[in-house]
Amino acid sequence: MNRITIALSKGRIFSETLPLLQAAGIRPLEDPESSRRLIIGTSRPDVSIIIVRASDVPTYVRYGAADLGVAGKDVLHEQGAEGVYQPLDLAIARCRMMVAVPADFDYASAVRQGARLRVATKYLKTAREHFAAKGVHVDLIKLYGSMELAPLVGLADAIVDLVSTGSTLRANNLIAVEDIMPVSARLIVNQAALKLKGAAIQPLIDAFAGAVQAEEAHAAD
Ligand code: PRT
Ligand code: MG
Repeated sequence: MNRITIALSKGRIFSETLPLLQAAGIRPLEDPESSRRLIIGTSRPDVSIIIVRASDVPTYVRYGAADLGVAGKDVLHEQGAEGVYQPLDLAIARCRMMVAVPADFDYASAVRQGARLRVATKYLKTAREHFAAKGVHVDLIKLYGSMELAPLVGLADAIVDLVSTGSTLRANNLIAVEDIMPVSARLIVNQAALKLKGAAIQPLIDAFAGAVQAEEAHAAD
């Protein structure tokens, strides 16, 4: 029997992947929010789930420590997706990658004047590409979280971060001034595993694809 390992992160990726797993007949035997276990069994004896940081999912899949994983496009774009196959946009954990500034900062005129902007972000590559394409000069400051704080305490003029409801921006008196890209979670698959264990993996991909399509049809009416 081929054993299949799926890498997921806790929180929104795990909870929004649950219905897709269910469509493939997979039910986790534990809840990662309450369990400290990092390897979780499922209702299918051949399938287990490993719980890793969101930004570590591509690493586990690239090296084959997991056969499949679910990772945000933000993470995949930032790290590159070498060695992993991306068969499916799961259309979950949706948000937008945006540039945001304090509500009283005149971003457009700073850009027009060719000012050099300090931008705090955890997405250095994405931010560098975005501003280079626009011809905006930036000094990038790498942060690991809570980017919204940086402009409030004078660490940066602007941030590049994910926005979903917009309430974090509003709560911190920031406004989005540029939309970099839409983000959703993707299914990623180790290329060698797909060749060696395709008979076990392909039906999972198909079940996920069916569930995504059913959800989209449901959302359309
Ligand atoms: O939290 P941790 O440091 O462990 O890692 P992580 O933040 O990368 O993981 P997690 O679970 O928070 O996010 C996993 C994935 O969910 C991300 O890689 C995205 O692809 C996706 N996603 C979707 C989001 C959001 N929506 C989102 N809103 N990830 C983060 N946010 C944050 C955002 O950074 C901002 O601070 O939520 C805040 C804004 O939310 P709103 O609703 O106030 O706009
Ligand atoms: Mg987070």
